[in-house]
Amino acid sequence: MVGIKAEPFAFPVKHDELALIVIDMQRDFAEPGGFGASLGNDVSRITRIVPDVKRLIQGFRNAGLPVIHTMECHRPDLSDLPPAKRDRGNPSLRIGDEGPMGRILISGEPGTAIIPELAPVKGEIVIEKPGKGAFYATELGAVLQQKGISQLVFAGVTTEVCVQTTMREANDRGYECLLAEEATESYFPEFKAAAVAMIRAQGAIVGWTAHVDDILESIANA
Ligand code: TIU
Repeated sequence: MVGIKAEPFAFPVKHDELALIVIDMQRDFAEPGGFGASLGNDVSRITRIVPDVKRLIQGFRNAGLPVIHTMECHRPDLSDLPPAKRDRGNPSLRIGDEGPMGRILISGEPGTAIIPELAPVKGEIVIEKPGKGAFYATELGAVLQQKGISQLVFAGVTTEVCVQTTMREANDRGYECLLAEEATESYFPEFKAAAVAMIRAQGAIVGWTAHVDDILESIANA
């Protein structure tokens, strides 16, 4: 077994137990008028990673390895949206409000969809999640167990919020986690840098980080 070139040391890949998880690459985080913009963020930072996320997804598809997509969203009746999440700060629009792309972060609304370039294809799993972590209140753990997955490559947004939270959840559940550096982004470059550094510090305390090219090279030779 040849590991994937990674930091802080080679990732001990097991190709038959590996899946890609793409976190929340939704219009609501990447387009003007969505949730990310309503919080005052520059969403253009998010769209810049689309080509790298796309080639990572394509590499997993070509290798016949599972691709899992997540979407942060809530039920139309908001029964899974705690006030602690909705009633904070002073955003221009809150979750559930009507915006230019439909109701903000509500399941089934146009703005909640994954951006078209990265849309799931038939047979790929899509996890709708009400929290930041993709394991909380979802079927993700059962799906991974059923597929015999023990290692996850992470892409998506935002690095220090939903990506890092899900990596920590996965790490606590025994999964080995690898973050694809160019395929994740934050609205704050310094937060991305800090998240990447803290994930791989202390001998990969949460997980490993690697470049997209090195991950693709490994799975192409699987
Ligand atoms: N605001 C922010 O950085 N992120 C989120 O609200 N959700 C995700 O990271 N998906």
